[in-house]
Amino acid sequence: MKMLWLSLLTLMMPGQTPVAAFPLRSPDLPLHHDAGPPEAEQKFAEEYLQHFYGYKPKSQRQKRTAVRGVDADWTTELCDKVQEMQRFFGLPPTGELTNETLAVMRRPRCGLSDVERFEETIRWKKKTLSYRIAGYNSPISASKVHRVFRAAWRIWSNVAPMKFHKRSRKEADIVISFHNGDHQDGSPFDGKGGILAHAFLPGFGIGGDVHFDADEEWSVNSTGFNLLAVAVHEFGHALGLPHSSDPGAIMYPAYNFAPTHELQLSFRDVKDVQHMYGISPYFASLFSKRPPPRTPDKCDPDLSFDAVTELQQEVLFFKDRFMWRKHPKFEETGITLISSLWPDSVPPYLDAVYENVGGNVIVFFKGHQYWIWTLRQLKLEEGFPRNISDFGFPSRIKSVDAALHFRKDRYTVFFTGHVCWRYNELQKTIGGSPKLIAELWPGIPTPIDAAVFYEGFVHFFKGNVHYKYDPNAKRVVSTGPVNDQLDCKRTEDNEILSERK
Ligand code: 0D3
Ligand code: CA
Ligand code: ZN
Ligand code: ZN
Repeated sequence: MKMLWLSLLTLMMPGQTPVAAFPLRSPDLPLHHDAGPPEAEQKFAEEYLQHFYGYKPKSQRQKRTAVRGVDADWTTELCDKVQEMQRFFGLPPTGELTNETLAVMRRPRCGLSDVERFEETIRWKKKTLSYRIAGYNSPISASKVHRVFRAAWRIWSNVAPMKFHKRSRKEADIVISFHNGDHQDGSPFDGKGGILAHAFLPGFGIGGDVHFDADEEWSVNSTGFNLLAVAVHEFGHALGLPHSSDPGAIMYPAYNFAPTHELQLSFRDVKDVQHMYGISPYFASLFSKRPPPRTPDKCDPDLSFDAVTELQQEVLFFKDRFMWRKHPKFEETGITLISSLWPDSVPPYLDAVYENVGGNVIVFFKGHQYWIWTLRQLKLEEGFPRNISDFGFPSRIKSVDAALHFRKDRYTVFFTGHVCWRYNELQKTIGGSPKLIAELWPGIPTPIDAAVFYEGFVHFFKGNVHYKYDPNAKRVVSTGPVNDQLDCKRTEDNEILSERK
């Protein structure tokens, strides 16, 4: 049996260009469509959900139109499916077709349902597979393409007990080729952008074959789509792996490779392929020093944060390459890659982040560098990163631990070790000398990891402990595990914890 990783092309609306990143909601756009989505958008969304989320529209759906033109069925049945899709992509699960949700839906992917799992996984029954590169049709030299594909197979054979051999003449299990547009397999490519490649599940004939879109700007190192990153993903499909909902996985459905980041399988990818094929004899020795990276789990009792900030109505919690987005109206807090919101802009493992509402910018800190992202233009400001000495820190300050912004009073407190600095956003100066954190914020241990102000309280984070601080009473009102902020632990537990203290 052969199964194609169907393309989403049929669901694309004409004239739409897919976007590389989850675009930020423009601040002046309302979050919700009060009047409900326009008919065309709703129809598009329904088709998308039908295809990927098993949504079954009523065949004889009455076109009964409710208040303000919203189809009454929308709220009841589609809402659940929209939420399911939003959870998968780490979006706030509003159940509504926000601009951001539609943008993610419009990004074409190579097909297979995000939720559907095979009854029986389709895999190769032999451990040694042959591959052949047929038709280069690419500006990258043949020898470079060879090297990239060899490296991509190696990434999988390092973890699973498989061998991959290149053949130049005879029939091969896996035929790899580059194609433009329609190439007669029922899934035409879509030109530059959008779908980058597709692969067929293991099987005879076309089974296991991998096709790359020749219209893409492929690269072996910098600009354009990284051929190695896409090859590793497609070879995963050719081995029988479906898409993963783990945003850290190579098998996540959307391309998110940052050229500054080393390409490696995530813990999830490794577990999934080893579940199908077993463990490579080299695995232990290859990965004992540096195991495959795990995507942080919001329910890990030892979770800590790198940085926390408000962003419009949301609170963002940063950890490694990831962040959780907490929306005030929703229980669910989804995880996503930092680079999905700010592609090619900011590094992982940040020190501090804050939104300067007056300036309409977000400021990121790591080591002695900082980056300013403008919410108006949705891009990094020119000339960044720059040195944090711009803020007026003395040269001995090499990094900041946390940044705490007060929207109303237009100032930011920077935390470094045992002291903090008050920075006036209007005058762009640090007023006075640094103050001891122990004096200004009694009860807060130092150095801290992250700080944020919302809902009238300052929230400090250090290690796996969250301190909720009342700035008027100048005291800690409760402590708990940091993930009480991610809807993992309920508040009753936190009270018990703070009593024990
Ligand atoms: C694809 O083209 C995937 C290929 C893929 C996905 C993740 C990592 C490497 C390769 C088809 S199986 N996805 C589309 C994509 O990410 C949606 N396109 C680029 C873009 O929209 N920026
Ligand atoms: Ca394409
Ligand atoms: Zn094809
Ligand atoms: Zn894919």
